[in-house]
Amino acid sequence: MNRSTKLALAVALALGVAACGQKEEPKKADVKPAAPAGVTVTIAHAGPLTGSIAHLGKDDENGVALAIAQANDKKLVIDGKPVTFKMMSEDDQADPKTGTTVAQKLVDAKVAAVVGHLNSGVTIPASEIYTKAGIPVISGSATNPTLTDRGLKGVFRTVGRDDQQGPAIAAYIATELKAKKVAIIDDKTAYGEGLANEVEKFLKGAKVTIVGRERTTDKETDFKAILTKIKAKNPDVVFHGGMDATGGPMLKQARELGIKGTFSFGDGACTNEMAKLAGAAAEGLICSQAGLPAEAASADFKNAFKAKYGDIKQYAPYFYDATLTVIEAMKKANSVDPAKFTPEMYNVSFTGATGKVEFDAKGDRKEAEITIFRLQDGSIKPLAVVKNGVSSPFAAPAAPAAAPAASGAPMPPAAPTAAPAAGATDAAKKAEEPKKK
Ligand code: ABU
Repeated sequence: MNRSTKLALAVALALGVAACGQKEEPKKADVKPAAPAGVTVTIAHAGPLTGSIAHLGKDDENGVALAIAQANDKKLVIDGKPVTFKMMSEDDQADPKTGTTVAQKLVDAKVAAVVGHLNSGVTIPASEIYTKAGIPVISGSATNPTLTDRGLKGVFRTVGRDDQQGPAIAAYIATELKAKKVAIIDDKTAYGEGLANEVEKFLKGAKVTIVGRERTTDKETDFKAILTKIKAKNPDVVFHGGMDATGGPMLKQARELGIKGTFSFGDGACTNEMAKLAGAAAEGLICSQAGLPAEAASADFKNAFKAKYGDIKQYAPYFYDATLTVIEAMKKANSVDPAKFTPEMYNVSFTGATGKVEFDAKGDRKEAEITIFRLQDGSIKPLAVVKNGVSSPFAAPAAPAAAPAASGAPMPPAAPTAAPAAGATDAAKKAEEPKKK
């Protein structure tokens, strides 16, 4: 290689290296600012996922899961960061002791909030653990007044209380069924005993004779001994404070023994499961739920829930709204820190699946409704809705929307409107939409 060839090669190499260097340099237009790091927020569900009332626990869990899935679809940004919600669901087996173990597990896992539990007798002790840890808890089914009467901050429920439910079902027994003699049974749980006490108190005040007060447990399967005692008193009505898992077999055995009186139950046994458990014996039972019936839930909720999980068993809409309450409070506080968003749970105001959701200073649902049902042709049918002690016939909701809405988002805070009619959460939503000029 002569000198001029060497020189040409060196120049070519130098140019090549320079060109390569230029290619590797990123163009200014390609440099994007780093996306803000997202946060994952865990919302817990806790309830009975195994055992005799697992059908209700799964229903509640599905309500929570749906609310979380819809919130994730919206890609919420809180405090400048994209938020992904995750559900952690634990089985408390409807047992108070297991419930406290579960509560400690959820505290240790640093969940942001707990939506649960199902049973009052589990939620009451578990809520002490949550509140000590500064984590809010909101149940969509626990109705015993003690839950929110202890002055604990950060304890909520989206359903009514048993000092609303008890008088409502007892008034129906006294005035509509015109019972003169009533026998009362309870399952010794916080819920069953508490509700039976409320019913007994109201009936005594209405001069109805209580011909017997019997006790069983939430694990019992054979009720013949107490039912035989009750049969001898020939009551017009038998009220049982307990869940459907005991109420169904109890009713079946009562008819087998020849007890003729009407059977009546609170929300724990106000489910279509009663027809499965008691068969034909369930026909004609009268019962109450501490909220509006499933058919009165918003069409958006019903369509989305049915598409994913099938029929609503009972309180899924109330657990859905409980979850929305947590998320709404986070949005209001612009924080996913329980210390910051828990106070905002008292200030939320939105239209959820079950109507307007607001809470009083105790954490109880404002304007809670109680619905009275009769089981007919294999399923419970709403008869009347009691609100602020006033009973109105249940008004069936308007025809469902043609197609599921894209989101189950709560409506923006409403201008004051008249209270929605029973069974009209969609109508309530419409009433709250700003009027077009
Ligand atoms: N309210 C019905 C059953 C749940 C509870 O123990 O309160």
